[in-house]
Amino acid sequence: MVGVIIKVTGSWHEVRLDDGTIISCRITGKLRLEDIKTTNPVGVGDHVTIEYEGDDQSRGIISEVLPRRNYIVRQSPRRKHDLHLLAANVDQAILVTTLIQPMLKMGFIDRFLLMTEPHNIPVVIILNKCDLFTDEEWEIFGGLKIMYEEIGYSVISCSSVSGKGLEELKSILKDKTSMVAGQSGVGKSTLINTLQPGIGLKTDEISDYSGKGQHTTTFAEMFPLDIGGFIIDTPGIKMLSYNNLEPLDVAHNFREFFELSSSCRFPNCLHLEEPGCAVKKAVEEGTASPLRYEHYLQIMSEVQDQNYWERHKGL
Ligand SMILES: Nc1nc2c(ncn2[C@@H]2O[C@H](COP(=O)(O)OP(=O)(O)OP(=O)(O)O)[C@@H](O)[C@H]2O)c(=O)[nH]1
Ligand SMILES: [Mg+2]
Ligand SMILES: [Zn+2]
Repeated sequence: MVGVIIKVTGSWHEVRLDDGTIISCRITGKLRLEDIKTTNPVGVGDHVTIEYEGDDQSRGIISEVLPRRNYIVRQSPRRKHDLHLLAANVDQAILVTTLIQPMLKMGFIDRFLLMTEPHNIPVVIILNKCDLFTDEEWEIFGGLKIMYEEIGYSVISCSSVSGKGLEELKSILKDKTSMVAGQSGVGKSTLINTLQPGIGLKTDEISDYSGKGQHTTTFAEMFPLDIGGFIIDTPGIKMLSYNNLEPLDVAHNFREFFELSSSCRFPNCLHLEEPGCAVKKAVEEGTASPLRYEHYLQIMSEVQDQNYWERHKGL
């Protein structure tokens, strides 16, 4: 039988079959995985082959993971060679952000896009809790919308309190498998509860934005939507580090810079100090975003520092 993993808690994997039946499955023995090594060998969204465990039709064993169409991994903040599988086989990622409560971390959106870009996973950026926006926040929203839509990401404003943007969001989610992600406290679970009443996801009742970072959602879980499609709620992301990457990985996954790079003088231009760099020229002329470039430089310097220390280790 073939099913899809909808939730993983410890060594139990909930697998949904085509007819909607949910079976708790374990992994015994070794699974053959073609893709990458991750701390969790399978994750939500993985298609798996299962067998019943004896006569008990509510328990199963995962015998095979089917090839993935795509996947989203993040680097462990503590151990740079540990990759954690966030979700597999998604049609799109919904990045939920807010401008206040909690404040949007500088560069967070661009760091997130570096996770989805290697597989060209479409991203919709939500600026949530827009019921709290004053003129100032609406102005920032307008700026971000222009900036990201220019490079092909949709940007919408939403609020579970006022209902704004929810119809548009529904039309985006309809008939697709979407991973919802973002910082803790931005309202991901509340949004899903509002879109699909009755789901009853735990949300943070006491608003606490002190930055202590308690996470209300602690594991990823996939739910069917009445409008068609599936939605994956995920735990809040505290920070995204990328020092496991090589400089060219970063250069290739800022999509508009990659596009410009064919006009750079040097084929492997990292858009730093190289002469004849088309990216730097575009930033200076205002046709590429200086903010994106600033975040690019930040990530690039983290990656290069890391490579420097690796080379000089043991000297
Ligand atoms: N003003 C306002 N508050 C909201 C909105 N949506 C959610 N909240 C509040 O924001 C807080 C956090 O909501 P959650 O849905 O738990 O946030 P989350 O993103 O799922 O957080 P984690 O599970 O920790 O990642 C709660 O106190 C919600 O009531 C909104 O649209 N407007
Ligand atoms: Mg949550
Ligand atoms: Zn260049």
